[in-house]
Amino acid sequence: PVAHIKARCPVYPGSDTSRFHVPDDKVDWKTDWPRYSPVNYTASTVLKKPVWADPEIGAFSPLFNSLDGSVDRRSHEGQYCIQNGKPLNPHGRTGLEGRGLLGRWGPNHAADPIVTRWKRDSKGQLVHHTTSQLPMLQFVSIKRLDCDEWAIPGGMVDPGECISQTLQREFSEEAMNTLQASASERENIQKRITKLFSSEGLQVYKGYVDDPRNTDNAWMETVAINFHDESGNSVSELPLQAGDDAGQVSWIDVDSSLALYANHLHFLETVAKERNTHW
Ligand code: RP5
Ligand code: MG
Ligand code: MG
Repeated sequence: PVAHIKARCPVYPGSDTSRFHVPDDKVDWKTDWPRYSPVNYTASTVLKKPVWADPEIGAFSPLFNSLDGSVDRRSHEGQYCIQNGKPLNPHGRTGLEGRGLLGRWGPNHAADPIVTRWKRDSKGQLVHHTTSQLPMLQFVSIKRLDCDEWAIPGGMVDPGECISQTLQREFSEEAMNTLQASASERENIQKRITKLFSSEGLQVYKGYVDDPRNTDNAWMETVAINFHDESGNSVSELPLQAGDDAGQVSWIDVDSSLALYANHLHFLETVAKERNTHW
């Protein structure tokens, strides 16, 4: 697997806890490193036992690598190892043990909806990039409130929820602010979103996310699906409004020079390549 980078960010997000520095050649658990001494950190919000979080390991021993009641503890990347009762990050050391901001020991499952449309000029003609000559896509991006970085409007899969529900729910909450819409507005939005999201999406990624919240024992995984509004008269006609954990929302040109949260840029690259559009 590729060496994670954001999962080794020097200071753990939302805290002043510094990770134990892990150089590139020591990321792999198979590399012997007796002096490795990761910092232990689990955020107080997680330790307070909210519904979305597991208890501390000890009295609690979940069914790792299985569907544990309604919580899916299986990884998209195959079996992960358990050491002293705790799961080990399949992409290697992060310099921090415990769960940090993540609720689940092991994989924390998310889903990422990538909604795209064609970039058009004022006359409605497709815009081609000046150098690549390829038509350009735009995607719905949100600015995360936790770190001020632009990202795909994804979110966590609730226990028992199926991915297609998560994709629609998170897109509605973060990009259309349905949590604060009136019942009739919500119904109108939901109708369009359901229509677009029930079209055949393009799965562009499934697996480990190089997320800055990852630790040695807890990590993000996602399924990223692209839904393309070909004619521009579906979701593209709805006004974007940031909600929940999004501070801003906007249509953004798909381009390799973007700076995005976690490894979201990689998901967009796959969208652009698969659709043979500008990158
Ligand atoms: C990323 O965090 C995923 O790719 C997804 O976009 C997001 C889910 O976490 P929250 O937005 O719920 O914080 O790893
Ligand atoms: Mg959300
Ligand atoms: Mg989110």
